[in-house]
Amino acid sequence: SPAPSPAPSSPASPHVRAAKVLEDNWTGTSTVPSRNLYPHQWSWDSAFIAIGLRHISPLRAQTELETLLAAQWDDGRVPHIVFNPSVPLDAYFPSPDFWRSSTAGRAAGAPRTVQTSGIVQPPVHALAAWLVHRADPGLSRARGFLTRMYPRLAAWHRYLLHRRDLGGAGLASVVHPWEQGMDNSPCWDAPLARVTPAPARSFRRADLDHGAPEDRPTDLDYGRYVRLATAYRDGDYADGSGDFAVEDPAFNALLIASEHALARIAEELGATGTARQARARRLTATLVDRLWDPAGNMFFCRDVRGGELVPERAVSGLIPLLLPDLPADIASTLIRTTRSAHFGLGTSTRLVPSYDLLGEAFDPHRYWRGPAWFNTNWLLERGLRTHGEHRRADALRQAVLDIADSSDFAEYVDPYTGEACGATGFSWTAALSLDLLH
Ligand code: 9YW
Repeated sequence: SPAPSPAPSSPASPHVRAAKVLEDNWTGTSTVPSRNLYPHQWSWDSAFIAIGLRHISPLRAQTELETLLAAQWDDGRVPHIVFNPSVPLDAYFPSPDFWRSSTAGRAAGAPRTVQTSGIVQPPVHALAAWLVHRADPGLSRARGFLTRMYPRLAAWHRYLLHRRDLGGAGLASVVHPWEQGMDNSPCWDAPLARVTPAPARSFRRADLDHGAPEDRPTDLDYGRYVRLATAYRDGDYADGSGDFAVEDPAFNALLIASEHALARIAEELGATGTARQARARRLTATLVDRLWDPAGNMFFCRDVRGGELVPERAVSGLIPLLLPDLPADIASTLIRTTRSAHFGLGTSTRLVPSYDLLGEAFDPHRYWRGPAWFNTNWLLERGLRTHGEHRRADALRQAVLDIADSSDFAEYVDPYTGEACGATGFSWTAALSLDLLH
């Protein structure tokens, strides 16, 4: 007879191994993405982490989001990093003395008691807050979780939809590649080419102490990241005038998905979600209008400063599959594109790569220029289900679970072989596996 499958509590089970990663990376108030490489709290990481944590501790999941939102600026922005004051300054670059949030961020209302960065990351938070609430509504209501989160999440969306509408069409722009979360994506190469890199000797990269240089962004990339961030800081984090402004499909799709979640949250609190739902639908139409490329069969980034679409196929351009109101022909085209020679799902790749397999810049090991990441694959699994593609979603779910576990919860993997790259014991990989196990 077949061997009995291990119970969820068996020490050998993937469930226990994933939970242990989150346990090891918990600081008491939040979870670090990775113990060595990223020793502070990161914004979109925390949202993905909370989505997994809710299955093992709804209280910790709520706390994760509360800690992040407590560092929100008065103008509504949620910073991409909340610094842990007990970590040495040289453990991560750029450190608090680079961002100087409590001085340069004063005009924008940076908090006085915690140090943060001044840029943002994708707004996955309202979606996470809603999913966390649903894991234990009794605890959530008893703690007033959504009552306290709602005004902060609403202010966050307001900031993005107003101060960051740099293209004037209604979508949010990112003003730095780090804001979109896919740091060295080839989508940024053209818009970044306008930026003069800061000299390499003017900063010291801490990431190279932990990561393999050939898997990380280059020094030239970093020079441009530093120049852009310095200029933003020196303008007191005021929005509007920087050299880099891009409307990104994933960033905006996540904002729209979160706006749908905020409508549900409003209803749970006894208000009406109708206006928010209508806005989410309008934004979906705007996303299609501004970023859909019918010849490319996917969404592209729009370079707001150059005024053109960037014809690079990155996973970001598939993420709008998440949206329930996407026109059916666009959803089915996107699904075909994930299976095409550009992304290879179901044929040459095991997980959807971060960038076009046929693209000139493709590199299966270099960070966001080819490797597969678990958060984007989790979003696509959800997108497939949203559009009724359950069989394909099941296959992707299984691949995510197998490769997350066999790679020791890697930060990213070779999309063909599933070989681990970057850090292991990476929090969102473990968290999103836990979510798919439930
Ligand atoms: C860096 C923490 C962050 C993620 C980003 C990822 C990376 C930071 O790590 O950026 O130093 O390169 O690109 O998406 O939030 O996990």
